[in-house]
Amino acid sequence: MSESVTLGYREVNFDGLVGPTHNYSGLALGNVASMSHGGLVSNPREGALQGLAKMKSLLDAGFAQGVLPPQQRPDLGALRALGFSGTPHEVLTRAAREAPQLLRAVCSASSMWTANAGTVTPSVDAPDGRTHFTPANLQSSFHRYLEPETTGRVLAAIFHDPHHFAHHSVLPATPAFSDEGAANHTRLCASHGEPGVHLFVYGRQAFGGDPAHEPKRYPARQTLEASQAVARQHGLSEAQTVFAQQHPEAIDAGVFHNDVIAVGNGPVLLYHEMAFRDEQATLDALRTKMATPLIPVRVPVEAVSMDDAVSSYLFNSQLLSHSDGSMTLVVPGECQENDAVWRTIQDLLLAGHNPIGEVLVKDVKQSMRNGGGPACLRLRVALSAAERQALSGRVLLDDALYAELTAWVEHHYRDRLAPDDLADPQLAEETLSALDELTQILQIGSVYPFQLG
Ligand code: SUG
Repeated sequence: MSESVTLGYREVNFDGLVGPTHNYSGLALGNVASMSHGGLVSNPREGALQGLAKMKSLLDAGFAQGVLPPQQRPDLGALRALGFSGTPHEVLTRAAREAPQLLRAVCSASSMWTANAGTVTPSVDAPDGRTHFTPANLQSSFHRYLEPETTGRVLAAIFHDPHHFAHHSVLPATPAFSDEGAANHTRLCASHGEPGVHLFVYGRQAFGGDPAHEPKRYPARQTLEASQAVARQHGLSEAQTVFAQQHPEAIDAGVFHNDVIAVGNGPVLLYHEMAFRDEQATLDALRTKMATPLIPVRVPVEAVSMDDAVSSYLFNSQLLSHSDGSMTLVVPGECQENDAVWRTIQDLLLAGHNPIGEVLVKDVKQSMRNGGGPACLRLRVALSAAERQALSGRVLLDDALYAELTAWVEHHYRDRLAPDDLADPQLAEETLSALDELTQILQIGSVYPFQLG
């Protein structure tokens, strides 16, 4: 038996719970779904239940599933830092009147997309044998720039044991080190417990890059320099890393993260032909460094157009391994509604050259309308049996936790939230009492600003 098998590595997908202030504010430039749905009425309760139902399906299918809590919103501290003062009521009322766009930003439930929470290197790849974490600075947008501080606290609370887990500081929150976390990072390996090669995909080179190779319409949210810094923090060597540029035309078509156009798992890389600026060089570099044969699964533009890729989120699916090496593709419902995409998925299942044997369709529409598919909602952490044992809190989903979280959502969440409702001081109070109760359910101690005083 190989050492990795005896160490019992498994990938745990930590999904972000959809927060009580989930709303549609059109905040994310370059994210077509967010830009086109701004102003719609959201249903936070339905969003949270859809997320929990996805987690439960994966648990029932035999996968290890974790949960990460939402963040404290509205972020009144952020409004105070911007000059709004007085009681919470006064701060909210004045912000709603004078700067409604700021109020919407500090209410965003965007921490649900935990693929952007940070980058993770499993212990099997790190020189010190610990799992490494760097929260992403998310400096590209104001509403997401508010996340990393609490994200760091939550990760440190759950992955607390310093014998097993190492936490790094957020990269400088400045355009040169723009970092969006695991959404632009894919680990390729024979199986989760075997050494892996880390594919970091960036949109722009900050120092000395050629502007001709940058997107023209929408921002590139990840820089090469940020990816290199994270790899350095985690102790990854040149032999373990590949840095590839995203295709600038893909970013301009609405592919704001690499996980909107490619997904990898084990030795499989499922990608659209427009994913990388230099497709061949990217595959060659992976093949040279990987200890196991790469299984590239390429989807050409004739099969799925860029528009269909972006609207269906085919590539924002989760690709998950069963113990026999076969894989399940977890796709959003939108894939089933698109003929070309659904046909492509059927072809993938029938093709003999890849281990994808099953497709699971999940309805995460509340999140999808903001540009967040199944893969956005989860942070992958490959953990050995000892590391899973060393987790703090009650964050691994089982039937009892699922039932408690469902009841918690049903008790605390509204089923309707229009942008104008965000100024309601009652919403802020409801959210605090919900989150206070949640930290008790998850047993993670005090992680929110209102709990820390
Ligand atoms: O950063 N949407 C998120 C979606 C993130 C998806 N994550 C991954 N692809 N991994 C974003 O663009 C929209 C919020 C609003 O418009 O209200 C938003 O932030």
